[in-house]
Amino acid sequence: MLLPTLAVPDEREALRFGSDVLTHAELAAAAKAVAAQVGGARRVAVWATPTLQTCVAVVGVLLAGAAVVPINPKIGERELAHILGDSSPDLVIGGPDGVTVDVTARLDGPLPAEADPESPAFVVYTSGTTGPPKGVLLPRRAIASNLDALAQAWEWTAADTVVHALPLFHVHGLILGVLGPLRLGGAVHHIGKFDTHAIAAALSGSATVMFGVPTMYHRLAADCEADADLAAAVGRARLLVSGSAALPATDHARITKATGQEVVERYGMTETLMNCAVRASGDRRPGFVGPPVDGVEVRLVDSGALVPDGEIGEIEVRGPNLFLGYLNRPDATAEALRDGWFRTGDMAVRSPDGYVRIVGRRATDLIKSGGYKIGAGEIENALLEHPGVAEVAVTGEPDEDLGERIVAWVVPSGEPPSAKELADHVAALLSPHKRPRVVHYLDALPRNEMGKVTKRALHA
Ligand code: MLC
Ligand code: AMP
Repeated sequence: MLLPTLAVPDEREALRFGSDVLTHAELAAAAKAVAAQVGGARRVAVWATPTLQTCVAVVGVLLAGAAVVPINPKIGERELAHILGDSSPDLVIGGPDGVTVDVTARLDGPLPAEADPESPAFVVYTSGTTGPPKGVLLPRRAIASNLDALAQAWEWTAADTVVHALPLFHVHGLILGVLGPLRLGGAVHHIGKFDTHAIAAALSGSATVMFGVPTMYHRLAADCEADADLAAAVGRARLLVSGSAALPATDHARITKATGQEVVERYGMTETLMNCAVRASGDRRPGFVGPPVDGVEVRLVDSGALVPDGEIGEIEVRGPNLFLGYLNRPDATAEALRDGWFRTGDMAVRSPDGYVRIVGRRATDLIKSGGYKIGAGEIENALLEHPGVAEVAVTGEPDEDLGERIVAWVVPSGEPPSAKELADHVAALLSPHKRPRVVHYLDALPRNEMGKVTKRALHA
């Protein structure tokens, strides 16, 4: 079963969003009502606001055996049209036109029959280097096995409460941050917008574990250095876990110095869920994502050959954690999966003791900003739709807070549009987190003899 506690729910707290709380028993009864509403649907889009409604909707859809298509509640029109067109949901929950979920509904009776473990539980949209985002089909088997592997790695149990402020339309916040606690019979405390004081307050209360992206830990480090009480509260955590992007060694060290906590890193991807994790009992080496989680095989490959320890190779992954394929994209699926191994595009080095250190990415056209993966091509396409843009190239550059920030290099077609206008344009068409943070104006883009833009020359 994907969520076994729903069969034997108790009166302990399961979900907390601000002052809105549901126990496991209340969640089970409310989710059964959603499942009855969902009926025999195949796919259900859920506007993933950080609320109880979203969690009840997701659990209800999973109970009904359908797949959830989580939607960023701040999504722009072009991206929304793509996701709805590509996934063709039978039902939409939340948002401007969807049905609403009543978290106070209580339906008794038995749970619906458990769906096939190989059936998709989610279609999560993820950016590629070019074109619109691809829908990653995640089977129930991958989620169940991966959450169990993480529970093992982190000694994570029903006694834990996870606190976080992650968005609920990606793997990190939704699958690890909500389904993890629910599968284990524990609790999640979502604080809404990220705020170091709210995190610290939760950790001095019932919360034991924090999940966050490096940007959040960067902000936490600065605030803990400035406020000893805050640092002491964070110091009470059982475990601080960082993922979705590389945690800089400096931020790792700053947090340890201020709070006594050594952050545990894990490495994952929408298509694979979590591949590597530092164990709760393991050596917490800054810059390392630890060894593979139990049941997952990780190998490093260069030009088809395995590379020895200490040398750089691309990470390939095999195991029960893998996705089924990209929705409607057999070409992209075939490209990514070879003989059962998934090619991540991440470059890494392995130590003799099995610890993995990620050193970069194969594609320069993928940007990780605030833990969000963003394809340069999709932003370029959006910017080209602006009448003031004749030509454009998008790159990522280092940013202390976001890891990388999105930079647009624009050749205007007349009077240059302002940076704000271009940012608003991208936010309205795609999503706010995909907007350029910096805009440079050029007379022409640097190109090679083939006419291809040489992005490396832009930063030079
Ligand atoms: C800003 N906003 C706009 C806007 N500019 N809205 C419309 N038009 C514009 N031009 C809004 C934003 O929506 C937001 O609203 C607010 O202004 C601030 O936005 P921001 O500046 O983008 O926020 P920022 O401070 O940069 O966010 C940092 C952050 C965020 C860390 C909180 O990046 C974040 O939540 N990251 C998590 C990403 C994540 O979960 N990745 C996991 C992927 S899964 P409001 O209302 O929100 O204030 C994965 C696999 C794995 O990677 O291994 O985990
Ligand atoms: P996404 O496609 O949004 O799921 O993002 C997955 C990508 O995030 C991976 O391919 C990595 O590039 C990156 N990533 C996730 N966790 C880590 C980590 N701990 N360290 C470095 N990169 C990470």
